[in-house]
Amino acid sequence: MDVLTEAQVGQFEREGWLFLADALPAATLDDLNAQFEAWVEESRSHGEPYGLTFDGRPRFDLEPGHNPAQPALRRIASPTELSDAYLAVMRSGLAVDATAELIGPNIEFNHSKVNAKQPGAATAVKFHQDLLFELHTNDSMITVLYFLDDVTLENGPLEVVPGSHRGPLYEHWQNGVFTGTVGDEVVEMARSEAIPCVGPAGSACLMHGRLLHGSGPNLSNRPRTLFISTYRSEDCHPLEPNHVPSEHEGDLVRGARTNRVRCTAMEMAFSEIPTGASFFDQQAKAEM
Ligand SMILES: O=C(O)CCC(=O)C(=O)O
Repeated sequence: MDVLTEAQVGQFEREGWLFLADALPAATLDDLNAQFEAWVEESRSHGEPYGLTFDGRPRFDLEPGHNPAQPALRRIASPTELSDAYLAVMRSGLAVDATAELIGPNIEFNHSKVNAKQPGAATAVKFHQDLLFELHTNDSMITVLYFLDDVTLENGPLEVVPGSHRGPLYEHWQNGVFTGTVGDEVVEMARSEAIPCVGPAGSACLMHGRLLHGSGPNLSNRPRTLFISTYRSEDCHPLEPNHVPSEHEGDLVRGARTNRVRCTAMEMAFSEIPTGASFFDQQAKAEM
């Protein structure tokens, strides 16, 4: 059953992003938030990134300056492995249906994470294109960002550059270093063209895998937490290891297996797997 209007499909094709209201039922939102609050509480007793993911890296990432009084938990890798509530949202719901409509019908799970900006934490995400972190045989990839809090202009909303998914694949290496962000001149263009993606808790934003996006620090006294789940068409196969691997990678969430591979012409540099807990350490290298 189609869940998107013709206008929504047209907007996604033209602009590479889409806002979805009421993507999470209220009870589901409460479950996700209760679990996240428990993770924040737990983080108070840690001074360094902790926990273990599939590939042996820390699962819980902390912003420099994190302390028990002002926790700055900024990333949880693969929460679907820890929580049935997160797993259920990854597997089904309005945004998964919309993803199948836009790049389906056959859809696989790619990876998931929670990105959080605690009040007063400096966490920011530099402009990048997700595909350049996870090269695939084609670009039929969608990132779904669920708003677990109200996202406002003040608390570091996602900022997207409409139409950039139809433009170049930008270099995410600078001076021989994988910085996971684009060069200064592209940042300047992105800043002038980006629009914020804001809305109440329970909404979601869908982004094309090539869309240029980033987000600023949280300047408010309210948290900004996103559950991010990424998908690919079943005939879109990875060309390099997943940066956020999990036992659920490759799970078919819609449609059927075809045993096909679709290759489209793209030229780009391989990325670099982070050695730390997340891409924040890689993006910090852009400042050096
Ligand atoms: O947390 C955000 O604002 C953006 C997240 C993002 O772009 C990412 O994790 O790739």
